[in-house]
Formats: sequence, structure tokens, C-alpha cells
Amino acid sequence: MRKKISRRMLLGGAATAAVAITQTSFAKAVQIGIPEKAFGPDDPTKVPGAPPGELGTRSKFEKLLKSPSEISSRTPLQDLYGIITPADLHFERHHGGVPVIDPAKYELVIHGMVDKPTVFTLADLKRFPSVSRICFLECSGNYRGRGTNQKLSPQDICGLTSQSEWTGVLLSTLFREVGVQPKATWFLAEGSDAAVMTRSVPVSKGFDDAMIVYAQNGEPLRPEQGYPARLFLPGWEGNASVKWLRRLELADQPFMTREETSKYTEPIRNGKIRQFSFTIDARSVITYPTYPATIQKGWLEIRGLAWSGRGKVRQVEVSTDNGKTWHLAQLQGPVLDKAHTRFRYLWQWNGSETVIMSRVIDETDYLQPTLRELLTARGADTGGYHLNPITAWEVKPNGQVLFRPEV
Ligand SMILES: Nc1nc2c(c(=O)[nH]1)N[C@H]1C(S)=C(S)[C@@H](COP(=O)(O)O)O[C@H]1N2
Ligand SMILES: [Mo]
Repeated sequence: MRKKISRRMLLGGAATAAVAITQTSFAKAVQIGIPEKAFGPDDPTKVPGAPPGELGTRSKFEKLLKSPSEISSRTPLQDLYGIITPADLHFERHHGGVPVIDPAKYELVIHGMVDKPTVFTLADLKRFPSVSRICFLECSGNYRGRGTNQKLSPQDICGLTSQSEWTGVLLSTLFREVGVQPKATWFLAEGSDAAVMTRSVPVSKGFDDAMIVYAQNGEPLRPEQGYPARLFLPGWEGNASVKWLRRLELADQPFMTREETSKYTEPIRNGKIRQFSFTIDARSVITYPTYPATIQKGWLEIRGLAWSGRGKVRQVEVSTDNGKTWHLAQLQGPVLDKAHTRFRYLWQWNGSETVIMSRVIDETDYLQPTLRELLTARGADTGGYHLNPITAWEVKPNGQVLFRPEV
């Protein structure tokens, strides 16, 4: 029987509660009429909290971690909400480790086919009109899933993509400053890491939306993301967004560096190789429910991310019957250009075994393919780059969710 709670009891006046209940929640205690005194040592209202600090911290109860290998670390997409990746969870891909660069000594040289070769300090870059833009960054090697392992999370399969608000100066502004000559069609971007990463980029991208960025989510760029400044090419494969940028050289042809010849090219049909495949194709992935989550019967919200290097996401569809029927997912605004877009779909799981998946259509009408369609279109061995297949998840009768590799 429910006891009536008196104000005196709630204020701790009653000395009646002989029961030592340490784990009782406030709501439960109110319900069963236990005096507040009996709450135990975990009661946060009984001790002053921690004072303000110089830096905020994540709750000790939250374990949000990237999963590092020797060469990269992946964003825990299944643990995040909204569209912004916290800076400390942005994926990392380094070919020669993270260099230490003193911002006071930082210099960016722009030379080659320009009227006025110039050295810019960081302070020089910051004097130019600044631009902020929310965009995803994705490694073109962002697919793991061919094989039989079903215990893979979104982080394992495609954690080499993250999204930030990037701030910097448009490259077109600097190009006008140095006077890029009309005959210049390509530029080389060079990093000052141990890999001395170099990539050739068409000048047209430089005049379109390329940026030299020095800030990320409101703070200076993180060392892992290229501190103090990097090239940022919205919608293009991450590799070409050269970090720790020290040099841009304008020319009338590509430079044919290692990262665009022996690497970052894809075999296609008839023994041919696709080169300079810069654009990231549209992709979507469910982030909940996925491995390692377990679900219960009833209503739940299928959640995920969709993006395209060609522009905005137009539509995301979700199937809860192994691809037989598709339903429109809701897109969470703002739907931004070349940006991770959050989608959701309400689903009532009846407890039977099924397969769930999502597919995206971008504003250019590109439809996300299956892995089989991709491999057929390109030929047998596609290498590991630019794989953006529909990702499916098996829901088991016990509520376990597993990755379903495509055969
Ligand atoms: N200088 C330099 N730039 C670089 C790299 C590098 O190793 N060195 N890695 C590239 C690759 S392969 C990718 S996917 C992105 C990763 O950027 P992030 O580490 O900020 O996520 O940076 C690119 N720019
Ligand atoms: Mo990459």
C-alpha cells in the first residue's frame, strides 16, 4: 500500500526509516515515502559539487573513444548525436605522425605560376576576411566490411569521417592576392610533416570553395587536424586536404606525386586505373541501432548520418525488411551543402528477425549503391578507395544487432 508522504518526512524530520537504502532514486523514494535522509552517500544534493575549472570535462560515466591503429583512429559514430563531431573525437589519419609546429614560426609559401610569390605568416592569414563553414571530412579509404566479421560497429566500418565547423580564409582570396596566372591549371599542396604529404589539386577548386583553415569548432585547429593551418577541400577525399600546410605551387599540369599515382587511385574495368577521383560519393549509415547495441520490442528511433561530396542530401530512405520496401526518413535541419545530415525513422520492432538498412539520394540524383553494384560497375578488384555501399544490420530475435556483410 502506498503511504502518504508528509512534508516533514521529505524534509528529513522523520527518524523512522530504519532501512538502509543507498541506491534508492529520488522518484522511487517519493513514491514509497522514504525520508530523504535515507538516500545514502550518493545523494548529490548533500555535498557541494566540484568548483568551476579552467577546462570542461566529459562525464566520467561516458566512455567516448576513438579506436586507434598505427596509422589512423576512428570517430565513434554510434555514440554521437547531432551533426558536429567533438574536436577530440575527430578521426585522424597521419602518414608520418603529428608534427609539432610553433605558430609563431609558421609560414605558407605560394609560388610558381603567380605574379607575386608570397610568404604568409599565420597572422597574415588571419587578417584576411574569414569564412566559417560546417562540412564533413572523409578519408577515401573509409570502408571496412568485406569479410565475415559481424561484430563491427559504424566506427569500425566507416569511422574515418567527422564533421566540424571550419574557419579560415578562402583560397580564392589568397589566389587573387598573389595573382594566379591564367595558364595555371593545377597547384601542389605540401605538408610539413615527416611524410611531406603532397597532392595536386585543380586551380578551379581553389577558386571555387577551397579554404585554408586555422580553426575547428571555434578553437584553433587541433594538432591532429593540421595545426596551425591546413588546406580544406569541401566534399573531396580527405587525403587532398593537406595538413600542416607549408607550400602551394601553381603550375599548368598535375605533379603526379606518390599519393595520386601509386596510392589513392582505383582499378576499374579493362585494366584501367581511375586517377584524381576527388569527389566523395553520397553515403548514409545507420548509427542506431547497430552493433554493439541490443534493442527491445516496441517503438524505437532508427538514427543515422547521410552526406554527399556533391552537395546536399535530398532524401534518405530506410528499409526494415531487408530492402523489400523503403520508407522516407526525416531529415534534421539544417541540411547543409557537403555536410553530414542527421536522419531518423520511427520503427516499431515486433521482435522477429529482420535486416535494417538506409540509402541516400543527393541533390544530383545520385543514389547510394549496394556493394555488389559498386563492384560490378568498377570491375572485380576495386582496391580499397571510394567504397560507399548501403550498410545493413541484422536484428536478432533476442534484440542483438549485428553488421551484415554483403556477399
Ligand atoms: N600533411 C599531411 N596531410 C594529410 C595527411 C598526412 O598524413 N599528412 N593525411 C591525409 C589523409 S589520408 C586524410 S584522410 C586526412 C585526415 O585528416 P584528419 O586527420 O584531420 O582527420 O588528412 C590528409 N592530409
Ligand atoms: Mo585518407
